Amino acid sequence: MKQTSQVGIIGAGPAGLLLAHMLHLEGIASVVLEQRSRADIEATIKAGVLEHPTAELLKQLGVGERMQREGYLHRGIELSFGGKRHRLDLEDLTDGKAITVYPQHEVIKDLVAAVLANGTRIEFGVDAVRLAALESDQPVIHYQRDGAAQELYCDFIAGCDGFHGPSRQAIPQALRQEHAKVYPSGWFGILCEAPPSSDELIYAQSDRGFVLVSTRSPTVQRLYFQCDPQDSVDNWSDDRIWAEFQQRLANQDGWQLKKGPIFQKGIIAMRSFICETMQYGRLFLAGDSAHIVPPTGAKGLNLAAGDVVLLSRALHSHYRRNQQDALDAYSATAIQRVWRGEHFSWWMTNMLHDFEGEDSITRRFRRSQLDYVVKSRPGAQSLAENYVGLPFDAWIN
Ligand code: RFL
Ligand code: PHB
Repeated sequence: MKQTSQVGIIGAGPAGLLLAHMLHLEGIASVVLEQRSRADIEATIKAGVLEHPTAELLKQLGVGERMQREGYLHRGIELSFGGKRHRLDLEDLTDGKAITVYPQHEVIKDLVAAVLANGTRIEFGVDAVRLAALESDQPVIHYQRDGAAQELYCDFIAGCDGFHGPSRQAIPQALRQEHAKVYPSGWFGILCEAPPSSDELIYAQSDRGFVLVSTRSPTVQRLYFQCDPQDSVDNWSDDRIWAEFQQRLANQDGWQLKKGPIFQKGIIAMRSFICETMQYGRLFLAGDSAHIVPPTGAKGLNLAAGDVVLLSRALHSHYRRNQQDALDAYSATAIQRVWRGEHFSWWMTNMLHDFEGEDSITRRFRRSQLDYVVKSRPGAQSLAENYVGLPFDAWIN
C-alpha cells in the first residue's frame, strides 16, 4: 500500500518519538515506523539520567508532568576512590542546575502517549525497512506490516533507528567517515528491590574496577559494575554479585550498600562511535543511529534530544519560512555538541575504569585526575558543566 507523509521517522526510541512530538507542535505531519511492539519498547531498561536541558525540554513540550511528579532531582553526585567519597555539588558548581533521575522507559511511555494522543501514527511491529530515493525530492521507506508490502513516500526521512538500524547504512560508505572505539570492558547491570543506599549517584573507582550506584525509586535500585564484555550473566550468582559490589565499594567512612532481591541482570558493551555525516540527501540521522557513547557520562539519550531539537527547528524553517540553511547546516551543527558529549563520556570512562594490562603510570595519572576534580573548583566545575548538560544552543554558530 502506498502512503504519504511530510516526514517519515524510522524508530520509536527517545529520538524518533521526541521528533514526532515536536514536529506535531510545529504543525508538521509525520509517521513513525517501529520494528518492535509498544509493550516491548515501553519495558526496555536503559538510561536513567536526564540532563538539565533535556528535563527542561520535556517540560516545555508538555510531556514532563509525570517526570516532575515521579522523577528525582539530584543536586549532586559522589565520586568514590581510595576508600573515600567526595560530593560534587552540581547545583553550586553550575549556577543552579541539576539532573533528573527518571528511567528512559518512562520517558518512552510519556512520549508514546503524547504522540498517539495528538493523532500521529506509530506503526509498531514493522519489518524489512528499506530506504530509497534519498537524493530525490520524494524519498521512500519500503517496509512490511503483517506480511504485506508498504511504501511511505515523504519529503524527508529521519533515521532514528539506533545503532543497529538500517538508516546509517543507507548512506553510501564512501560518504561516511566513521570514528569508532570499542572498550575492553562492559557493564554488568542489575535491578534489585531495596531502599536507596545513597541520596545521590555514586561513581566509584577501585582497583577491582568501576561501580555505579544509581536508583530508580524508593524501592528499586539500579547498580552496575565494570565487567568483561564477553562474560555471561549465568556466571554471576546473586551472592557473587553482592560480594563483588562490596569489595569494590569498601570504604573507610562506614557507608554500606543496601542489598535486596535481584530481579534483572544484563551485560552491556561499551563503545564510542561517531558517524560524520549525519545527513545524506533527504535523510537525516538523529541519536544512536549516528553516535554511541559509553554510559559513564549518562549522555546517550541527552545527545539524541539535542539532535532532535536542531532537526525539528530546521524542518520548521523549511516548512514555515521556506529556508533551507538550517537543514543544510544540520549535520555540521549537531555534530559539534555530539563531539563534546563523546569526549566527556570517554574522559569519564577513562577516569573511573581500570583496564587490564595498564601500566602503573596510567593508574597514577587516573588518581591524580580524580584528586584534581574533587580538590579544585575549576576541575569540579568542568565535570559538573558537562554532566548537567551544555545548552542545546551553545553549539549554534
Ligand atoms: P534507541 O533507543 O536505540 O531507539 C531506536 C529505535 O529504533 C528501532 N529500530 C527500528 N525500527 C524500525 N525498523 C528498523 N529496522 C529498526 N531498527 C531499530 C528500535 O527498535 C528502537 O525502538 O535510539 P535513540 O532513540 O537514538 O535513543 C538513544 C538512547 O536509547 C541511548 O542513547 C541511551 O539509552 C543511552 N544511555 C543513557 N543515556 C542517557 O542520556 N543517560 C543515561 O543515564 C544513560 N544510561 C544508556 C544508559 C544506555 C544503556 N544501555 C542499555 C545501552 C544506561 C544503559 C545501561
Ligand atoms: C542509570 O541509572 O541507568 C545510569 C545512571 C548514570 C549513568 C549511566 C546509567 O552514567
